[in-house]
Amino acid sequence: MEQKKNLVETAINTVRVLAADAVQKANSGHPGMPMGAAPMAHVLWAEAMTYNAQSPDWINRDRFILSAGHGCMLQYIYLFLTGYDISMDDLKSFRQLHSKTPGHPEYGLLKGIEVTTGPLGQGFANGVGFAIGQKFLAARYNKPGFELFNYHIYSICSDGDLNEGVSAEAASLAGHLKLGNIIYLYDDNHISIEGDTAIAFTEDVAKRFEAYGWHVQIVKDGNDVKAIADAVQKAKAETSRPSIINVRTHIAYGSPNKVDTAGAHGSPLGDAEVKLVKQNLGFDPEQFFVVPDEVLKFYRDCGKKGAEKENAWNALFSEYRKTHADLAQEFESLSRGQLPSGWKDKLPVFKPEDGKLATRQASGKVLNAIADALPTLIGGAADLAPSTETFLKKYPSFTPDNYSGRNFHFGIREHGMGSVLNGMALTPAIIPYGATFLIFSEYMRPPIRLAAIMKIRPIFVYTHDSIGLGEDGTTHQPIEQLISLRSIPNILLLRPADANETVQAWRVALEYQNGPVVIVLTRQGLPVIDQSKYTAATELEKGAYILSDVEKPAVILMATGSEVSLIMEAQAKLKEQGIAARVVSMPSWELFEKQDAAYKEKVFPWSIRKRLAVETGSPLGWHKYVTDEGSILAMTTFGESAPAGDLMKFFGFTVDNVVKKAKDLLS
Ligand SMILES: Cc1ncc(C[n+]2csc(CCOP(=O)(O)OP(=O)(O)O)c2C)c(N)n1
Repeated sequence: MEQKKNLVETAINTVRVLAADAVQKANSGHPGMPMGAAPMAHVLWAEAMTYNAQSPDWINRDRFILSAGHGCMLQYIYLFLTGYDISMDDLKSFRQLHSKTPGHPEYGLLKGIEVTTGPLGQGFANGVGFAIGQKFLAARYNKPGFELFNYHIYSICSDGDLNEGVSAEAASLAGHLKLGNIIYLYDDNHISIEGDTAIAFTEDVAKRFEAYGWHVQIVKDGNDVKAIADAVQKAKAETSRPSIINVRTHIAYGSPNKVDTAGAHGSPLGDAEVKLVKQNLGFDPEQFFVVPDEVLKFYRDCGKKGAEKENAWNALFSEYRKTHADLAQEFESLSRGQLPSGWKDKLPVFKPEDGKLATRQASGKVLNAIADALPTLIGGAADLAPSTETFLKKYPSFTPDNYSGRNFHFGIREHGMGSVLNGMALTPAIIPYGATFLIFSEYMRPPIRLAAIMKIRPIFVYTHDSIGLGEDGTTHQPIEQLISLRSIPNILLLRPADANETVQAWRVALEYQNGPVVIVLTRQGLPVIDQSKYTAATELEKGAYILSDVEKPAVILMATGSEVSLIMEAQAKLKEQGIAARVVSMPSWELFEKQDAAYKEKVFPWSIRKRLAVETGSPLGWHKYVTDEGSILAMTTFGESAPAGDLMKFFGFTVDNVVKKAKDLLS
């Protein structure tokens, strides 16, 4: 017993000393958090979590999220010690170019990192999405005798995470949804960058989480491994509420001069202090990156413990393949990113006779038409489903009593919704979407950016995409949003021109695998472009295409979304006046940029440089496509509150003005 206790103590101190060494070698990083939180991390990797380090993709593994991503050396060390694909040399390459061990954990670089973290609060909220994902998978695929999915979501979060508003949004949602599969450990060390957290953070965290409906426990001594382990066991036994365990720790524990100080938060301890840490914890101050054999053996054995469980799970899934062949097949192909065959046959086709249709309405029709064929397409809105038209009418809502529901009520919590969607997107087989007004994409930029960094594919549906929304006025009318979203690397933004382009936008979004998709839709009705007269909307997949051509065009009119029908009308008027104008619909800059040079030259020949771009957003970025001989009709001010038609007239989005601008180019 005593021997075991000594081993555990040595193991935890090994982690502390390694963290101090690795941050010191990089001469950059955060040593304090790993040193303080090492005991709780030990409990997770040595006892609590079910995982197999040799098989990090095993689907029913417990998920671990280091929400306090700056403390990533803690996670890197545990992945190394337990036998994931990371070496001591990788620890020594911390924060170096192209290493597996960047300054914050990055999804995709190293198995065992479930999600990219660093912007505080995100990991906390992603975990709620992971938890929703597990509940949905269990509700759809678990069957009597086949408890396929029962994994837990673990996280270590910090003061910074709980300061951030997004954790409040996500915690409130998790409490409401009674997500009992969440077990979070709060590294309550009372220190952040500016010093004692008491300078800005004095609320009673335990009471706050109780109010959210969480199961709250307090461990007074962060070095009491048994107390932490007992609390985690109790958290596991609590299945109807998410759990948080507030663990009182000490930043940089083991460092005689830096413990409990902000100085240990974000800079190396210094060579002299690292030596003192080693002396203090019984290590040789002249040796670096030392892992005692018995410690390595102990953790490597921990890393293998899950193998037996995984084997049993694999056997269970083999049986499941026999008894529930359809579901097994469905899950496996969706997990690989393959959509059920025939789903595209369900896509609707719209005709001009259908009358004017807002693209949000068309989108709603698409979603409802394909919902049966795509059983893991799930999502909702931030209290705007009736406006964003994102409700799946035949299906129930996802509630604490029904985790198989497909409609999500995220509440008026856009930021939380975005982060939760990222966690859902990281769950195998699930295709999540979330909706709000385009203007409120501003409230969810952090998760959009992180989805783009991770190249994961939540689908963000943004309606009410311009001054065309009318009376709600300036505050609700997007101006700079399109260009600011387009400026995010890896993003795919689609602004369809009519109902049929909206169908194609969903097709492309659902087939896309390389990053977040943003579908931008109108509030106002738009004519359906006649597919028998003009280029097929399937060409949307090329990003920009010649929608309507003429012989020897003198000018090119280009537009996205609602402005496409405007330039179509202008084309007809120009024709009456003897001016040949080509119309290019340009629903996606990103897709167009991926086309080869010959295609780009075909759409925008260098010989035709009289070009007019029309978009009810910021003109920024259009210069590239109009050349220095073209011009841009766009919004250079905020909007106004008035009926949409009046606004379009006031800001110059009229056929006559487009005609005039085109003629100005030619004169
Ligand atoms: C959204 C966001 N804002 C600011 C930062 C910069 N930052 C990194 S760590 C930190 C302080 C966090 O303190 P705490 O969470 O208590 O971590 P500890 O001091 O325990 O390591 C801050 C402000 C960040 N990473 N994310």
